[in-house]
Amino acid sequence: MEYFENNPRPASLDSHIALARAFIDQHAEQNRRVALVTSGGTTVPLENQTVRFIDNFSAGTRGATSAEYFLESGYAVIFLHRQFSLLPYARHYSHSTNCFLDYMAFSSSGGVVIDTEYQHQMGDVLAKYKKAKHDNTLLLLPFTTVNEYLWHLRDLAMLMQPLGPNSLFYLAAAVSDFFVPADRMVEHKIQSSEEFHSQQPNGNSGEPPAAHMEGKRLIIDLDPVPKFLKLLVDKWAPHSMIISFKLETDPSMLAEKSRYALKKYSHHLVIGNLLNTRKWEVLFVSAGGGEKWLRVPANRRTKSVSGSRPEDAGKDSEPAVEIESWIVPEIEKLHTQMIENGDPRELAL
Ligand code: PAZ
Repeated sequence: MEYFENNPRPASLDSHIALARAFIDQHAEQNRRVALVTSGGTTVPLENQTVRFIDNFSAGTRGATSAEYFLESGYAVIFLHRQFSLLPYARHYSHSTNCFLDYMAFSSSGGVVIDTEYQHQMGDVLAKYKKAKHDNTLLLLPFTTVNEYLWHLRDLAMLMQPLGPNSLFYLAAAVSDFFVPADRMVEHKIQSSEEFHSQQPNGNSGEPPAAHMEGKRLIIDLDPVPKFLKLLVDKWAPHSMIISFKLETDPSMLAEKSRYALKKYSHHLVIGNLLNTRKWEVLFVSAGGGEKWLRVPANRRTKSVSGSRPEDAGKDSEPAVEIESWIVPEIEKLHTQMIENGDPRELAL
């Protein structure tokens, strides 16, 4: 694919692939299913020596939470995530409203301990975390830019090919649809001051750099990111189960756009979600033509903590039921059907 000829191979890729190879070999030997879970947002740098970049909202909640439920369902998980976004298990204590220090207290002897109020809850999380470490079932691989994401996805998918239908792709990352190609990227920080505009050379292509100043205005002219999902389905992972997410903000478009994505890419499942309600409702659109909503009932959409309001559900507040605890078992069921009955791309919901 032309993209990979024209955009640089990330420096971290070789070491990540070596880790992934050992991980995949171990789990292939143990005949364990392997899920590649992508999570968090990708950045689009405007300069090679990056000061400015375009980003998106994703915190990695969907990916990190789902990864925990895949692990609980017996999968080994390659967690391809945006650096510094939420991680499985650690996510419970890393959010700004959930600072880990709030869970700690001084003991009578002056040492630091977990506050008795949280011992039980933290013990549960710790036990699962320790098990994943002991069994070596969770591999954390970070990316930052959309270019790093695409290279990793391609190379990991090809590495997972020998797993055949025992492999699964759960594409929850919020991947930019637009980017600055390497040959239209300026090297140095874009100068906002008109006196210094001429000091920035053009990109290598002869075209103006994708991000440049015109007078006092910053002009950003982005290329479309190539349709990597088609390549993943047809070439990089033809025997895997592939699940993508579709994010919309307009409720009237969600079902249609999800169906459109499934038809266009011919994979197994699209999970549609809306920005404001994504923590408590999702739409499954499957290859068999089946569609169904998973919805957390209204009375379980917020935890009963002081200060959390029902109208905030799906925004900053945390639901009492994690919808991923319903999504992942549904997927596991579909995956089992696919492994046992072959891959007709007509999985009944
Ligand atoms: O990371 P998060 O939990 O805040 O958000 C999850 C999500 C909305 C990014 C994910 O569910 C999703 O829809 N990902 C795909 C986005 C898209 O490219 O359409």
